[in-house]
Amino acid sequence: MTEFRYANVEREMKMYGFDRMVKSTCRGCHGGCGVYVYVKDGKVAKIQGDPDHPINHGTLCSKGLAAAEIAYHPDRLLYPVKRVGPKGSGRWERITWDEALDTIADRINNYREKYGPESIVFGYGTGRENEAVIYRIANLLGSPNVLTAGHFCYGPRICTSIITCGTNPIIDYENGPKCIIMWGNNVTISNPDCYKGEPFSVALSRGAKLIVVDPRLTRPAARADIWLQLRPGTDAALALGMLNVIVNEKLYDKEFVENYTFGWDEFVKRVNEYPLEKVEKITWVPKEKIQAAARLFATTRPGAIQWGVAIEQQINCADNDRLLMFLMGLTGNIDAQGGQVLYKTPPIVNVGQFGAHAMLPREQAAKRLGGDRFRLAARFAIINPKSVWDAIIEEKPYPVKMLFFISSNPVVTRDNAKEVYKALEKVEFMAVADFFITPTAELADIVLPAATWLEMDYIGDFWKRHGYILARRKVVQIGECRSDHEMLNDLAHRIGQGQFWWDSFEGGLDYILEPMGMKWRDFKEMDYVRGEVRYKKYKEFGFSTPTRKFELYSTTLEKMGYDPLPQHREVPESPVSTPELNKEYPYILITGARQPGFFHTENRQVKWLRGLHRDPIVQIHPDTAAKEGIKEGDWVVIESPRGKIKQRAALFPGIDPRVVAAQHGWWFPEKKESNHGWDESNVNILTDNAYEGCDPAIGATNIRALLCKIYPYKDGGLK
Ligand SMILES: Nc1nc2c(c(=O)[nH]1)N[C@H]1C(S)=C(S)[C@@H](COP(=O)(O)OP(=O)(O)OC[C@H]3O[C@@H](n4cnc5c(=O)[nH]c(N)nc54)[C@H](O)[C@@H]3O)O[C@H]1N2
Ligand SMILES: Nc1nc2c(c(=O)[nH]1)N[C@H]1C(S)=C(S)[C@@H](COP(=O)(O)OP(=O)(O)OC[C@H]3O[C@@H](n4cnc5c(=O)[nH]c(N)nc54)[C@H](O)[C@@H]3O)O[C@H]1N2
Ligand code: SF4
Ligand SMILES: [Mo]
Repeated sequence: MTEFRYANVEREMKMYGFDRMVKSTCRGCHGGCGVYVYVKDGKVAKIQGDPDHPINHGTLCSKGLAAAEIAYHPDRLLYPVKRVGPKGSGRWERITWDEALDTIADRINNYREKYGPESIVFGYGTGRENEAVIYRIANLLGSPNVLTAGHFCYGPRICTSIITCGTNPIIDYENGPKCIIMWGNNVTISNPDCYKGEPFSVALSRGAKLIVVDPRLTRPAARADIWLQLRPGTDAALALGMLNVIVNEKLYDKEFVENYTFGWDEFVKRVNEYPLEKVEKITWVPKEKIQAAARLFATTRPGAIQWGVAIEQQINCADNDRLLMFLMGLTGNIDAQGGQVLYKTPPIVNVGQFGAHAMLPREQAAKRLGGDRFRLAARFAIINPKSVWDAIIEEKPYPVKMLFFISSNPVVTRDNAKEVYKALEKVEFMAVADFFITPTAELADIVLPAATWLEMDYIGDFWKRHGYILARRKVVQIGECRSDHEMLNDLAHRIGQGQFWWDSFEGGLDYILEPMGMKWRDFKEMDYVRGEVRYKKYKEFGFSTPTRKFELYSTTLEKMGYDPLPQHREVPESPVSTPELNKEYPYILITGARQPGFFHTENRQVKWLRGLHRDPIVQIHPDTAAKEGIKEGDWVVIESPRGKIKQRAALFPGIDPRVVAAQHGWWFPEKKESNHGWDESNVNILTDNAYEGCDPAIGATNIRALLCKIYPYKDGGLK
């Protein structure tokens, strides 16, 4: 088979005159797909899926296919620049790498001296596989403040799974789950974290039952056996209702409960506080449907839950994650073949070890911003963004003087964008590393040109929990762009960390692989290495938690002073909690459902991908549109108590008339004035970041369910 594939590659090379083919791993999203990259005249000419690859089996998404268009885009930043006009003026001047890194190093050294290392905040957004190097430089500097999206994305799944069952349980698609719940997720579009859409679709084609929990009729929901169209933000109540059925109808795995769980009796009491009549009232989901879903999932094994970020961007984030794990565990699907497995990564230096968390002095860790309030977050080195903006604007509890964002566009991706903008305008010094000058980069003092995945050697997926590590090989050099790990390795030498870093980052790759007895030059000859796969390991070793059991009652949360049992908390801004506000803002707004061609704020300058989604779109029910005088395609104003934006209306009967769904991530690279229209259609102008609305343990901001009004847009309507 493989020989046949190579015959195809050779034919391709001859037919199109390609000079060479490099096998690598895409990272146009969270990454992982194996690719063949063809090169002609020193440039990437074509990208194709690797049919033998265990992650994508030859499939690619639009972003992967467009990787060369992104990398060679005329707006791409090809050398370091410094700002020469006021913030947001768009006036930049080319400088050398030495000048750029020396300036950043000088600032770091000065602020460390004057205000302490905690006054320097490093930041990244979603997983770009640079987290290990960013934490390493911050921890070795003594700064406990690395700002990520981890408070409301994936971080909570990691923290809560560590305290519940030791690690994040990943679906064993290879062994065919027979029942899948897709919960607050749409993997066929998002391919997030450890998952790709293809194995999910294959499981459905093979006859797996499907239950979808989503306020919108997504494509998978349309294919589902049961679609639970819940009120946004009420996932915990729904899960507690399903657990109520499973407990009271004794549909759970008795052997697992008796031998491997902790806190069963207390848990049963809590579950009994959520009878289905009450759950129906909270969630809008008819109780018969909840019952049917619980029975189907508990009796069709193996089963698995394809969970997503929608359950995390809520006040109930950590409890939602735990409740879904309880559903997995009590139905006997944890670490079960075809269920949800606690995979082992090959023996390497893992992200936590590489990140040098152990080297951060205790007294510095104690200064982590927001750490007193969000204690579970602090334990896992996660901070809530507002605590950084407050430290800049109000200088409390201490001043933050410098930001260094490496792969993030917080002006568009963080809640309460106006406050973010204000903080970034005020901060004394800001550096950004990116492919393009984004609305965030426009506020920086120095912008560094980052390499895309086509321009770097790296170990792909080594942060994930699916048990594989993958080889990403450098294919081309473009301009003076450098990978994040190379630039930080260089910067580390300039701030006195040389002894912990390497002459070139190849040394870092060797270090990661060292426990396997391998060097990068060996690993790059391979496509991937997979860790050992074994099921039900808890029968031998127990779970890696304080009680060695699967913790239904969390001893960790109890020690931190939180409720050890999960509960439903009402959405902070909703028809139930703020009925008066609801009169003025009659609709529930959900934000952020993913679009295939974009990755958050990325790719809007890429012609082919922008062609897939030209304008920002808000979905509304036809009855709602009629009521508000809105027609298909109209520009409409969406207004929340925080502000106003405009998007175009798409009439969609698959959404409740009381709910509207707006896209996130919008800015307009083509609008050179007005900082790329950063506030015109950016849904985070509308979202809130008040501490009281956040999950009390992990600090997740509630950006999935808020109140809004919506009406036709007229010129000047955003004033
Ligand atoms: N309202 C609302 N807001 C949301 C969400 C939502 O659902 N609704 N989702 C949230 C979630 S889950 C997340 S994770 C965040 C994501 O938030 P961010 O990660 O801040 O979002 P991105 O737009 O992906 O910003 C990444 C920037 O990094 C650049 N970049 C990409 N790869 C690299 C690289 O390898 N190196 C460097 N140096 N730069 C790179 C891109 O060009 C882009 O400008 O957004 C959040 N914001
Ligand atoms: N193409 C593309 N892929 C991406 C990204 C991207 O921007 N573009 N972003 C990446 C990132 S960082 C992440 S975190 C993942 C996220 O990817 P997923 O986890 O798949 O999440 P989303 O697509 O944001 O939302 C999934 C569904 O949640 C529903 N939803 C909204 N509110 C609620 C609610 O209150 N409860 C429930 N149960 N469902 C709700 C939405 O209607 C939507 O259909 O995608 C990653 N992959
Ligand atoms: S899913 Fe992600 S890794 Fe795969 S082709 Fe698309 S962008 Fe690349
Ligand atoms: Mo995310």
